[in-house]
Formats: sequence, C-alpha cells, structure tokens
Amino acid sequence: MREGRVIKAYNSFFYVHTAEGMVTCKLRGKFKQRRQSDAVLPGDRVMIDDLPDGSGVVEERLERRNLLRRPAVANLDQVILTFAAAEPDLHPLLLNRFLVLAEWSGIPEIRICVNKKDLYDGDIVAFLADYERIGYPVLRVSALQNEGIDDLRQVLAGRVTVFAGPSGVGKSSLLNAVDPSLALTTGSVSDKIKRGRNTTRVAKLLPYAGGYIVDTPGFSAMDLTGLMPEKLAWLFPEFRPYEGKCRFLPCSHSHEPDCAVKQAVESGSITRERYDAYLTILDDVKTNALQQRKKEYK
Ligand SMILES: Nc1nc2c(ncn2[C@@H]2O[C@H](COP(=O)(O)OP(=O)(O)OP(=O)(O)O)[C@@H](O)[C@H]2O)c(=O)[nH]1
Ligand SMILES: [Mg+2]
Ligand SMILES: [Zn+2]
Repeated sequence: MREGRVIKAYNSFFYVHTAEGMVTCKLRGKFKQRRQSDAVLPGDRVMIDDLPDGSGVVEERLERRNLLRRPAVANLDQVILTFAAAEPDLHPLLLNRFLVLAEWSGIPEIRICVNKKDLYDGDIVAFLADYERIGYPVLRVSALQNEGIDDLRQVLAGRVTVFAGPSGVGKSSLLNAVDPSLALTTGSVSDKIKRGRNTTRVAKLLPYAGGYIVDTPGFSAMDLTGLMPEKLAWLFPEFRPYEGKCRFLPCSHSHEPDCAVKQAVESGSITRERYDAYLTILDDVKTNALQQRKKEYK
C-alpha cells in the first residue's frame, strides 16, 4: 500500500496524487456501506493498492484534520476568503458569515483577499484594518492589473488552500494570474446572472508549488446548519478573552446584564460591526436550530 491524496472525485472514480504520479482509483467495497458521498472526499489522504492495469483501489482513509462542507474538501491548511472592492460590493455581514464558516470548519489559517483593487480609488476598504487587528491578514490585489499576485504566490506555496467567496469576485481569475497553466474558466458577472449559475462547479485540488489550490464555486448563502448557538461566540476570536467573565453563565452576550462582551464593545476593544454581525448570525443560527428540532420531533 502507498499513500496519496485525493485531488478529485468524479462519478465513482477518485483521482489520487502520489509521489510517483496520478492514479485513478475505485473505492474498496467497505466504504460503500457508509454514505458514499462523504466517505472519501477531495483533500483526503488515503492508502491505495495498485492493480496490474495501472489503476488503484482506495483501501483506507487517513484521519481528517478538518472539513469544509460546502464545497466538501478535507484537510485544508488555509482558506482565502475572496471578495471584490467593487462589482460586486463587499458587505461586512457577508464577510463575517464567511469568517464564521471558516472558523467553524476548523481551518487553521484564515486570510481575506480583496480583488479588483483597480475599480477602487483611495484606501481600499479601510474598514478591513479592524479585521487585520483581529488576526485575519488582508491581501489587496488585482487580477486584471497583476497587482499583489506575487504576495499571493508566497502564501500559497507548500500549503493546501481553498479559495472561497461570492460569485464574480474573481477567484478563478486570480488563480489564472498566479499560474496561467491552471487555465480556469472565468466569466462576466452579467453572464452568470443570466445563466443563473456559477462558472466554477466541482471542487478539485490543483497541484501548485508543492501544495494544492482549490477553486470553489461562488456562493452567497452560507450554510451554518448544525452550528449550536452557544458555540457561536467562540468563532469570533476577539470575543475569546471574555469567555467565562460575564455575570450569567452561560451568557449569549445579547440581552444579559453585566456581560463582559458587551462591555468590550462599549470600551471599543470589540468593534460594533463585529458585534452586530454576531447578533444577526446568532438569530439565524437559533432559527436553524429550532427548525432542526421541529424536524426531529415530527
Ligand atoms: N476590474 C476587474 N475585473 C476583474 C478582476 N478579476 C476578475 N475580474 C472580472 O470579474 C469577473 C468574474 O471573474 P471570475 O474569475 O469568473 O470570478 P469567480 O469568483 O471565479 O466566480 P465564480 O466561479 O462564479 O464563483 C470576470 O468578468 C473577470 O474578468 C480584477 O482584478 N479587476
Ligand atoms: Mg470561478
Ligand atoms: Zn456575555
């Protein structure tokens, strides 16, 4: 047996990248007893057996470090949340939903990348300085003018990175700028709206500089189904120092008096924007949890 990494799943074939090259594999029967759709995913590290015809069989899946659910990709080192300075505009609430999703997925490094710098005069989205202070590095780039692309190459080398963000922000364009041989399909925003679908559809790992890149289809609705409301505050890293310091325990940091998080908002150590995003997302997550329970009750 030898080790490899699944870079793409298509029909019932799994394309496994090994030290000796690419092997097209089928899954061993035992995987089919589980729900096959998530038994083995792109990004999974697997043990394969070679068959005489040059194809292979996936015998084992090694332990997963983390999992992004939509699109499903395992074992990521970092996520680059990509937005545009304009067309489409960057909305803080959307950014915050992506940040929560990335934190929840357990991806160790989270970066923000603002593309289409060329469409924006002056200080590119100054409010992002607040996010840098929290610990999310921000890259300001333009795929069109080839600006900041070297910085991007540097953070991609040797790591498994997923690009996520709304449709039309230029994720595929940026990756083509990083490495033209990737030759990803891009499209104009208006074309996409007309066709009602995204340009990028299946998640696959693209080998790049000793690591891998995953281009994902843009999505606008973040799926936080299954997230427990009481877990949400932990997904805001700058709230963590106040954990356990409120008068009421547990505290949802919304209506309770003597709340350490609310005091931090008053004193300015937590921004109003992040706190408001927290309250909005908390409401959504509570509604989700309630609907989930109703479903189970039926
Ligand atoms: N002005 C400007 N336009 C850009 C830039 N980067 C990409 N675009 C344009 O933005 C549109 C969308 O680009 P894509 O790369 O397809 O966007 P995407 O994020 O991959 O979209 P999905 O695959 O649907 O999620 C295309 O028309 C690109 O030409 C940029 O830096 N500046
Ligand atoms: Mg794309
Ligand atoms: Zn509190």
